[in-house]
Amino acid sequence: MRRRQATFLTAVMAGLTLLSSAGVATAASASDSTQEEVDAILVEHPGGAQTGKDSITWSNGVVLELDTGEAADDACPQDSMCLWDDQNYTGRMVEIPGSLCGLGFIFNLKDYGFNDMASSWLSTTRGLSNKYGTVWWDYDALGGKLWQMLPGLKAPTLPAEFNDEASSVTC
Ligand SMILES: [Ca+2]
Repeated sequence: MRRRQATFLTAVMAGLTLLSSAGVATAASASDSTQEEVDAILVEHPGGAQTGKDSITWSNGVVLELDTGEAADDACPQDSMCLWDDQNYTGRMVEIPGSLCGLGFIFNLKDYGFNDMASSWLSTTRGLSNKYGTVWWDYDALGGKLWQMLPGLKAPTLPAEFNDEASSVTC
């Protein structure tokens, strides 16, 4: 009798635990669209890890911020090349650390959920020749150069023919 009662209680408690954890998970995902966006990007663009409420860092050091909500100079770290989805340094931002320049890397923006999106940019790199960024029409630094991101320079808008066209970056 005592044993049966204990088993029944254990089953009830397990049921309660399941119910409460399912309820929490549903509430969190329904109320947090930022997290849903982060999750979707992580699924579509493997190799990244969430490193903040709305930021993802890939294994090579490239960072995607969904919405910094900061002025360009605050959002883009020192010695980096940053590209934003919207004009005037707003919206989704990709940040390529200057420490990755000069190593022969090609940064395909599709790998970070950012293909054909760039509408403004800022370079906070220092004046070393190997930290001049080049932005390309196509993946793998093909299709011709769109523009160059020179150290310390920035562009709040792009000419219409260059807007939402960037597909890869070298530096
Ligand atoms: Ca855009």
